[in-house]
Amino acid sequence: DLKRVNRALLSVSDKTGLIDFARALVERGVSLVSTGGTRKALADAGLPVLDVSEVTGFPEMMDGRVKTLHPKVHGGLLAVRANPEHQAAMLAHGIEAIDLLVVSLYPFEATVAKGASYDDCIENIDIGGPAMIRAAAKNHADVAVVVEPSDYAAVLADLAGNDGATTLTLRKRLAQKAYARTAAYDAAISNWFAATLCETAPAFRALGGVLAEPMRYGENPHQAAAFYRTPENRFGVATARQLQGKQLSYNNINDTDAAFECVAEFDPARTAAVVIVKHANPCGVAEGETLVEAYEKALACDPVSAFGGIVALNRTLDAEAAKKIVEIFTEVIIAPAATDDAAAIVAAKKNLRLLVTGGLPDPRAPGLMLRTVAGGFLAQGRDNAVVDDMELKVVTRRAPSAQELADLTFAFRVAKHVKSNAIVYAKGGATVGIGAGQMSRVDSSRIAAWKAAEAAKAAGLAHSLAKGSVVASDAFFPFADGLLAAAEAGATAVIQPGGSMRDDEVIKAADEAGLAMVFTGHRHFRH
Ligand code: 93A
Repeated sequence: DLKRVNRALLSVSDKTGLIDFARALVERGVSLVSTGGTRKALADAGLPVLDVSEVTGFPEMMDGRVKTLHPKVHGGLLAVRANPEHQAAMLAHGIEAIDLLVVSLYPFEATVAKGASYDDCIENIDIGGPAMIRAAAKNHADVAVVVEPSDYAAVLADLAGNDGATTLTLRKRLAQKAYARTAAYDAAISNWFAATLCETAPAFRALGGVLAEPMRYGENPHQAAAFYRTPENRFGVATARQLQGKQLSYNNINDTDAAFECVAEFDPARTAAVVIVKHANPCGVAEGETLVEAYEKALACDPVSAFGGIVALNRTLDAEAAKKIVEIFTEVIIAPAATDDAAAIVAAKKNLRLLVTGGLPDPRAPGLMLRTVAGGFLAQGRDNAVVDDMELKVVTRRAPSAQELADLTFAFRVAKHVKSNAIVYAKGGATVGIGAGQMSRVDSSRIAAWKAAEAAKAAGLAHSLAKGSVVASDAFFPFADGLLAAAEAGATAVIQPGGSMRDDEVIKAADEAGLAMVFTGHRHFRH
């Protein structure tokens, strides 16, 4: 199984360690053949080397596209040494055996990663290199193939231990690596093509995104879509590890992002928190001593909408919470981490995706948010305002109680993640009614109150969950009507940015209704 190395062909784009390796080969009496740039590097180092064009009898041509693609090279790599017919063919055509092939491919992946032009990327598709690698690996019975400098040492060790020969064990291992390399190389090329073909390719170019995966479709089946990762390295859905479950869809990714960004508002050192999202809006958010407690409170807000939802957690998913979550149909669970027990419980639901992120995004971090408009796009900074940093101003005669204040900040924290017009009723660290995305704030108020009443009915309670709650509004109440609707529903305290022309009128109405109201001075529109 030992094969002597008499002749090596070296053709490397990555010239790391090349000279030392080649010198050690020469010292072992190996003769070297090489392509243009590699040959020059070797000759400059004073090493004896034959140019591949002297072997093929053809010049390197067409900008180097054709340099090693020749029977004198491929015959030398593929000939079975023990086969008399192969030997005869070699003799008849003047083909000399190549016992060691050293290739590192054109840096296609690196060329793409640096944002090179289409033509540059195409020119960096290596053809001759993979052809030689695959040939040599096929013929590993006789030939050793090296595809990265980190294997030079192993080859030299093998030669040193076997009097200038390689062992079959090493050649097989190298052949396996060789095919892994060409497979990964072709996959990278195919992915790049997919990205350029996709209708979303302009986004890829404009934003320097790296294709994470081409998707089957977008928000609807007739829309093309792809998922890109940007160089920005934040904890979130784009950098998460999927431990199990089906491939995520476009809508799943969008909803999971909404859920995780919202749950990240809750400091895990202070409280456990759970957010359930449907159609990019929270339909239940709660804090608790434990995740399972928070989950049950979040679920109680709107158990009907939670069906098929996304569940985001701010702490390591534990077995108790996992057990509870899998009781109803859920699309995705995302958490900073998951215990082995929890992962095993989720594993019983084959389609359910479990994503772990390794951490929570910082709600105060800056960032770039983009949205297209016909013929252009809008860019804005991330909404990184956090209610804890805001100066809350009590504007009513009555100041909120400590419990009301805790619920008010909770509700405003959630309202930031609800589509405008956002109205959030909360009580005891849990949402009890959420009104999202309405064109009128009063309608959002009414919907939130109605949801709170429905949830109470479903739970068999005598009165609406909104009774004794607090309410948050993402933007100011332009008139007193929205506020009065909230009071009617049973809210006792209000948090809103303030700043309406009619603030006085609204404050007066609040006082008359016995409400406590605080202004944050910050608006949380989310359209
Ligand atoms: O353009 S190619 O696909 N055509 C070839 O025939 C060929 N043979 C080797 N690229 C080819 N190579 C590649 O050239 C090798 O895979 C290696 O990456 C590179 C080394 O070229 P040089 O020695 O000129 O730096």
